Amino acid sequence: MTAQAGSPSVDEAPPELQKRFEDTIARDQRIEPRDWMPDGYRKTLVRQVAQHAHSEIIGMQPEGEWITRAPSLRRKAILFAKVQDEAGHGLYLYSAAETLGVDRADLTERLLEGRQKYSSIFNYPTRNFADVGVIGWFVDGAAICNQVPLCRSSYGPYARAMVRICKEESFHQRQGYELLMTMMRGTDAQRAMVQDAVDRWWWPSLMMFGPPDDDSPNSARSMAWKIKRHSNDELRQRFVDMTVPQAEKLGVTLPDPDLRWNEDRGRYDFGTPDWSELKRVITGDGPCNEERMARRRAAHEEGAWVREAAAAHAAKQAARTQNGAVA
Ligand code: BYC
Repeated sequence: MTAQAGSPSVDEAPPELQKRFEDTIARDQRIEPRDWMPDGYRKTLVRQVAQHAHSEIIGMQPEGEWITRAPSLRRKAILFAKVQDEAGHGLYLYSAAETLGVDRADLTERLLEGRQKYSSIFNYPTRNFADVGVIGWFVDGAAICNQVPLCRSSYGPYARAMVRICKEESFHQRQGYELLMTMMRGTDAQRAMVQDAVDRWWWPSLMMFGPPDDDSPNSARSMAWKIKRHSNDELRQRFVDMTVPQAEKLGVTLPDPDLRWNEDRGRYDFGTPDWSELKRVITGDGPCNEERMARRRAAHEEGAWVREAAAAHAAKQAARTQNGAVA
């Protein structure tokens, strides 16, 4: 990524532009697409926002698999709405990325060629319907902890996209928890399904927040630029503190023998996730990486005719407008 046309690189940027950028960040105001910004700031945002957009789109797959198998019409309608929301989140985020001067088609290409990432969490399988509830509770709960602070991110279009996304994530989390509450009031077999899903999704959910702070190469710079507002470990801790009382209320056990309230810190202590597993999953060797990417690639190819039709329609409209006809 280079600086936008007309936007000089840091070395050659007039000092007043650099100062204005730094002052805007210091005053907690927003950087907008028209403003000068350092190349590194732009690159970091493209990386994070694109990765976030890819995650939303690939994140439709694990739950999407259950739409045809949902146990009732009500559950089917709820799940349909949730998965559709995720497509919408991906679209808001690709639009936010495009304000940085990149093209959505190019970002998709980078994902398909393995040059950009998506969240590790979507490389785990959904084995039973309780997984749908646990994804809502844990994965959307983790998303809320991570994304609410992003509503105050220093880049305007990203922050504004996050406001709407967070409202919808809130509904997603509640639907997951409500589904689990219902299953916990059901049969022993249903309760066992919930506990099994909790056991499988707990540690991968903690890994969603990224590597520990002392192994997070991007955090310091992103926090100085106020793209990220809190460190990975701080957000992970908030998620644990929020989730433990919910687990107690639900009647499930979180699979961590080291989990306990620490009176001095006023927070929960918890065990260490298997960071080698996160590394493996991020580098393509998780349980479902191949399957997820194959599905994403197939969807892209199957959708070629839609993109061509949309482009042809847009060209026709543009030609009509140019000829002075009413569109
Ligand atoms: N998975 O220096 P670090 C959702 C990468 S969608 C994969 O700490 P950073 C939902 C990281 O990119 C959830 N990769 O990085 C959707 C970096 O590699 P690169 C998606 C990960 O950026 C559907 C390297 O590891 N949420 O909620 O400062 C249904 C070093 O990490 C992961 C977002 O995208 C990971 N878990 O912090 C339901 C939120 N963790 O890029 C729900 C926005 C780290 O240098 N993103 N990496 O090659 C963020 O907040 C930050 O980008 C992260 C990582 C906290 C994820």
